[in-house]
Amino acid sequence: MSEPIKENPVEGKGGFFQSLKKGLSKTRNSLAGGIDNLVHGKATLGPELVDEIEEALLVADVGVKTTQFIVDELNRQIAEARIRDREGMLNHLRQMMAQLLDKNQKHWDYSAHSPFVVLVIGVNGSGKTTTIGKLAQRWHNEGKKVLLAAGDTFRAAAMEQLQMWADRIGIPCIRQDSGADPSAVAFDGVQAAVARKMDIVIVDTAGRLQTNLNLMEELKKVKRVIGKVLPGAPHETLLVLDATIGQNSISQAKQFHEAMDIDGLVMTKLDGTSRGGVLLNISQEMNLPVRFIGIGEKPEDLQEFQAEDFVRALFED
Ligand SMILES: Nc1nc2c(ncn2[C@@H]2O[C@H](COP(=O)(O)OP(=O)(O)O)[C@@H](O)[C@H]2O)c(=O)[nH]1
Ligand SMILES: [Mg+2]
Repeated sequence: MSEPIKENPVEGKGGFFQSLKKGLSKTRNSLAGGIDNLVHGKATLGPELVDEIEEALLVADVGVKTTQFIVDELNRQIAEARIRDREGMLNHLRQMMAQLLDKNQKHWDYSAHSPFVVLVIGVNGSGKTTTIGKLAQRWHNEGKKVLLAAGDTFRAAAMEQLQMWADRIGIPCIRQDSGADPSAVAFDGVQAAVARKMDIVIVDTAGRLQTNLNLMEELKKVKRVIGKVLPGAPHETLLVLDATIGQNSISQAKQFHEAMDIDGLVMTKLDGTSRGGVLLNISQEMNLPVRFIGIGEKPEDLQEFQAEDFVRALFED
């Protein structure tokens, strides 16, 4: 079992950055490894170098469209003599990646409402329940009163899993028998949170892909019902995406967004894939903020997403 998150007074932000680098090592290898000559000072400026960058971006799953966008921009900068050497090229590339990743980012003020209701959606196995546990741990450590609602009533094990997180942290978890209507659980959860003056409610949901249409209808109902208990809620509909599925996460995100009007994204399992570049494509295609990234299974392995740190972690030795 994992330990609660503790700020390491010695390592501070450095510790956080080291784990980010470690968590992104597979993507680092595919991306920075593919442009080793650019990163490590042996390259000369020319079409071959641009080709090398293009290939590395594609291998890291940045996606054809976004890769093309970056490459076109680099070529333009070269033509206009704003990129003159290897260093200029590397700096421009890093800057552009950071800008792309940052353009939809905005501050998430989860103190804006009380209780603040977070509805977590995504396909089975994407990491919803784990992410909820990690978020609950984080907010509990911040002194917030957090309540969980076990809305994945489809599988008893899924409710057990959420209950375990709640028990470990020492916070309440609202649940019903398996097979219960998920929107009834969400209703109970939000109602309980209002009555108990909780700061944050996080509602878990099911994500059976094979019955996609039903799933979306079920999720819409959950959302509607939450709004009936507490007008204006949910305050954040959070989509959890599994980075290991690479480009498929884009079509998944579009589908969920169309049905559910998402507010923010969490990208999990970045530690398990060399395809972390998909985040660039997600920002480019979705215009949604990435709230958190998952780089492992422990509570502290859920990090707030910071575009600049992310890019630095991909390139820095
Ligand atoms: N390596 C890694 N595993 C993760 C991460 N997030 C979730 N998982 C694992 O992914 C699996 C599915 O997670 P779960 O939360 O049950 O997914 P759900 O079906 O969407 O609720 C579990 O084994 C988690 O431990 C992550 O960031 N890194
Ligand atoms: Mg789950």
